[in-house]
Amino acid sequence: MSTGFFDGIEPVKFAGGDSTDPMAFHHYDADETVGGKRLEDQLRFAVAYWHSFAWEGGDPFGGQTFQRPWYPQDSMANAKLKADVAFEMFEILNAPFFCWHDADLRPDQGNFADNLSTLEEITDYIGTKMEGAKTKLLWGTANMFSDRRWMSGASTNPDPDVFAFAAATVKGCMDATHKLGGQNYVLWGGREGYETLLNTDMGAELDHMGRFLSMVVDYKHKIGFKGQILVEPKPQEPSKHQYDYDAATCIGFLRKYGLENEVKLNLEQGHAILAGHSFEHEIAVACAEGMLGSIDMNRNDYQSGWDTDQFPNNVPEVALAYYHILKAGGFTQGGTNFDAKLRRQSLDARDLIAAHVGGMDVCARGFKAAAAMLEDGGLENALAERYAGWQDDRARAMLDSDLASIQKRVLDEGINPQPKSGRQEILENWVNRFV
Ligand code: XLS
Ligand code: NI
Ligand code: NI
Repeated sequence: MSTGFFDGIEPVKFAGGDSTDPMAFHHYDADETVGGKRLEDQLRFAVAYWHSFAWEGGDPFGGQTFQRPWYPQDSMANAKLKADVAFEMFEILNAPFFCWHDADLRPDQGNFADNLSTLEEITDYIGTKMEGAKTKLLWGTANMFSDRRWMSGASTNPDPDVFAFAAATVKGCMDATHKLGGQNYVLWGGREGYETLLNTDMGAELDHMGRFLSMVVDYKHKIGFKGQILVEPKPQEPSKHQYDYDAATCIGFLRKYGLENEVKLNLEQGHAILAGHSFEHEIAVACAEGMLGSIDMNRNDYQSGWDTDQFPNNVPEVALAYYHILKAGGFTQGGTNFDAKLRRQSLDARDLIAAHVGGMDVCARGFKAAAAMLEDGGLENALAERYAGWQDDRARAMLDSDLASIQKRVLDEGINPQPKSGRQEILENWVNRFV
């Protein structure tokens, strides 16, 4: 029986580029083959449960603007209604995946034992809904940042009881993710950082965080969870400084604690911008190390300087991101999670659907442009040409050589390098043909 929340809204269909229907796909045709696979299997879209169903429209200056039938979110009955509505939306969008935090799914009872049992109950409820739906779980995660108990961190909290509470919470969330067949488990440490160094022992906190993550990896193997363990970099917000600052910082951290073969990255567009990078920079860093796991697709307002989590709408940016993902072989267990929310004035059920339709269309356009660029090969050829000198045997031998021998060679052969153009504008113009 339908909840009626999406009454009057039909399942979204692909209508092509000429259609003006705002509730139809113009670029995303799930069955279109692009880059050797169906678009649905390439992009692997996921709906973020928190933004679409748990967030109530508040901002730092104002509270709830939405009025959903599953508010207040403090009872199991409303948690189930929320799940019913969520699965109706997945069906309307034909969404292949969704993602959640424990706190999005269950009511908060304020103590661990009750939170665990309500999580188990709602997990079973969702499991039953998944049996009758196509939508699978891309990833689960623990919300260890909203409640006041996490204010000074989760695994990095100076209070060992909070570390214990965090470990217990993550075990519960990994169990739930495993039970629902999740393909990844994510850790984002919004409070794993500091407000002031005056009260922070950074070395101890990093060691605790490293040890915590090792326990997560051990538990994954213990229960036979086949998903990827992913950490999600973000430089700040809500903490003044977060330890998982950006992709490069996370990779250094993972190496220090011996986790580089066990943990990959979940990269978010808005977080890249907050760190002073482009999204494709973060993706390229992860790909260069073989550590790209999954992506959170959204965008920030470039004027406001915080994580505004808007749905993506910039095709050239999205295209370059997918270009690097495709170059690295595309997603395996990862996907494109819309870590994106409506604007707080977008009150209607229709807005929620249209936001996802637009996001999926923008990603499809960007992805097709990326695939076309890769197929065209122009950029790859230019790259190969730029580094062609390294195909020479003597050039490669240098890498196993030493400074003195190289100096001798420079003198003997009279090596005198001549600068060559980087051809940036030509390459940018090349990209412009595709986007
Ligand atoms: C917040 C993060 C968060 C993670 C999941 O900025 O993006 O939503 O993706 O905890
Ligand atoms: Ni995110
Ligand atoms: Ni974010």
